[in-house]
Amino acid sequence: MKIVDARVIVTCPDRNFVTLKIITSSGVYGVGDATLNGRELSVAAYLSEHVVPALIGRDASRIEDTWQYLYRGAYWRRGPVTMSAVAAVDTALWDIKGKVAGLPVYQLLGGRSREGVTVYGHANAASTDEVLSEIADYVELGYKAVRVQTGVPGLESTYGVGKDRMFYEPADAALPTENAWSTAHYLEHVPTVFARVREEFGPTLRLLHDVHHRLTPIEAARLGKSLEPYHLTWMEDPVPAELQEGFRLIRQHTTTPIAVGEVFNTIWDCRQLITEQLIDYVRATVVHAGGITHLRRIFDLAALHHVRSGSHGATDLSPVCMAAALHLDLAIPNFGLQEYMRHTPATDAVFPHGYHFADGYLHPSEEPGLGVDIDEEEAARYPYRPASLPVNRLQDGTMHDW
Ligand code: KDG
Ligand code: MG
Repeated sequence: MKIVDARVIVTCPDRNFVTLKIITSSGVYGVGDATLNGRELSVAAYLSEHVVPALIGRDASRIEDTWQYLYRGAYWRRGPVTMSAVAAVDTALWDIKGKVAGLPVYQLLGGRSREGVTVYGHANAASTDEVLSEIADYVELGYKAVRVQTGVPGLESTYGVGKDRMFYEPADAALPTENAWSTAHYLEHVPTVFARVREEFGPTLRLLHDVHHRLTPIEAARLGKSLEPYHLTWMEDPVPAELQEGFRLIRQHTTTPIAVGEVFNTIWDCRQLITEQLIDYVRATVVHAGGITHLRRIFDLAALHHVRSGSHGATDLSPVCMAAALHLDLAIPNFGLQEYMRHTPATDAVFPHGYHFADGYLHPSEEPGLGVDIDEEEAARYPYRPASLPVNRLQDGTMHDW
């Protein structure tokens, strides 16, 4: 079964998505997500110019060999653009293998290790009072875990706080808008929010918070310590993660669990974090970390070191990525938690899918393959629109991490 065609489809049903559709000589096709928020066309070009021509004529059943061909074979390894392109190919080939076998992909990965995939939703609002009401909406829907973000008094805009309820889209303008940041205001405020949340919702609702790389290790240690009474499931991205040993300092000071990895592309980005047990959850995802094949490798390394999965699942990862993540989540032994930000109805119509939410869990489709498709006619109705993530500055104008 040879690859006879591969199409790169760019569409913008409320936000941009890049999808690779690989078609085989037997007529079976597979889909893979290649979306890289704010850099969509770079991945589309990498695929069309460099990857698709090399795929034509290859044996579609050789998933591992194709992965090695695209990773080792390229002199310029790694990086988000390359690894998103590799991921799209890998995901589409797993979809094809499942369809040919007549099995959902999780069966090819070893079968189910649990009944459903526990997910967390995003409660975000300008004030603590508003965020409490948003958390209540999630609890009402059956969610067992909620990520909590609020505005910070004294700052005009804060990452993670959108205009809509139950929805947040950070890529909000063609060119980056600017957010303002003050670590002092932030560190004072966050523990007061979680004190109110625990008071209102009791001790067992799982709570998470995303710092979005904005602190130094010693500041993150202070935050982790101040949140200890509220028993968070995790404190996410406390510091930028290029310096993996930086996490040691945080670890020495706090028992608040640490999650990191939504910007990781390969196992090398988290090797030390995992092997030295400096984190508790690795948040790498199918689309940005080389597909199902490579993410499985990361999760297997993590399993040896008491680290669990916590895959990124924001709205800028398409339903194709979400479907792939769910198959992996269901099969691996060290699943932790899956992020689930709901897509808009327009996105859902472009990507018909069989996964569904019930009582706090997501369940992958039982259809052969990934159980997700792209409706190309529907996709063609939404041409690409440039959209960028914001940048972040301190109050004196200094560029800061985001
Ligand atoms: O593209 C960036 C978003 O996916 C990111 O801002 C969302 O931090 C995020 C999260 O945890 O979902
Ligand atoms: Mg995050």
